[in-house]
Amino acid sequence: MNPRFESAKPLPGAAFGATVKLGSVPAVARAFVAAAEQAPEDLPAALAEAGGLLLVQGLHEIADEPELLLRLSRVFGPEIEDYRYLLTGQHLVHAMVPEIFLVTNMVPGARPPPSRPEPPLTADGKFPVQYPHRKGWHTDQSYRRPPPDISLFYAVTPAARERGQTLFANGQLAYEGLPADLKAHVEGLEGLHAQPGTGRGRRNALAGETPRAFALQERAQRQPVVRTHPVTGKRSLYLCEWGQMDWFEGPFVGMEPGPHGDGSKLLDALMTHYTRPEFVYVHEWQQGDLLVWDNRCLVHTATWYDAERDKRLMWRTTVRGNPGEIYAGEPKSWVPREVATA
Ligand SMILES: O=C(O)CCC(=O)C(=O)O
Ligand SMILES: [Fe+2]
Repeated sequence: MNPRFESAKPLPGAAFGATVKLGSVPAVARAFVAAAEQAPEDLPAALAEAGGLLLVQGLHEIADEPELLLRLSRVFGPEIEDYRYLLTGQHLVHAMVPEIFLVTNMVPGARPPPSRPEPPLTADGKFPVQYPHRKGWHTDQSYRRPPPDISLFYAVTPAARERGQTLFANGQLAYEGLPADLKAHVEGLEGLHAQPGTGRGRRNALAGETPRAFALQERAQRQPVVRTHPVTGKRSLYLCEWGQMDWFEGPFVGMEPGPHGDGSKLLDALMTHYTRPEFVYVHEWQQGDLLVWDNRCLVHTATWYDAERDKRLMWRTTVRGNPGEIYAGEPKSWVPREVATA
């Protein structure tokens, strides 16, 4: 790593991740981005070494110069999602930089925060992180093949402290820590991932709904439950839960489907293990924070905040281009023209 970047591992309270700063230069976003561009291998290498999660703080200038986020994203891979072409509601896309997706409770992209875990604390009074008490765990866009590599998430206006955190669980540690019987069970297994909000979630299945037919480019996608990282060669669990698996034909290919089947029992066991507190990092956001996470080896989830009192505006970009050999040469599953001609 370029000596100008300094990294401190792991993130506080976690077994993975790193904080990165530009040594000797005060936290100035413009200088940070320029240094990253001058040594384009350094930050991706730091990300891989940190197990897939980097924190950079004090990047306040990005809020006024959103192109800086785009430039920094390009350091992490060749292709940045352009949300104009992703069947994404355009109210969720930044007006000037269409590669920025808005995660916010403010107009125009307003969406409510996730609901509070029930009960709000664990039996021993702690902030709940583990599934199924904590839900919403996912890896970005796993309902697409090839799935994206990396997300960058920037706090323009974070929620008040101790609310609106983002939680991360490390799929590599979770895979290594799997009991032998579960490890054998997941070998060669595939999950069936579906886009949230398209009617194929666990809630829809439990309510006895009949799912609508999917257009070609919306179809649920198979993904390996154990994914080999194309940069580090390490194996990770690659899974989502209630909202981002197909609960009508899945969650697993070749297992009894639906929310009462054997597949459901296995998924609950795997996600409970995946999100054990020792595999989790809780990020308390401050204005100007940037997190870079690797979707190939981590899952994450948003948490509740008080939508009446808190204003929250976060910007996300998504980087793709190195999903690993198993996706080599595949057309993009979500682009109608590419799927039709495949
Ligand atoms: O709002 C958050 O904390 C996380 C949002 C999220 O999952 C994402 O933008 O990919
Ligand atoms: Fe996400």
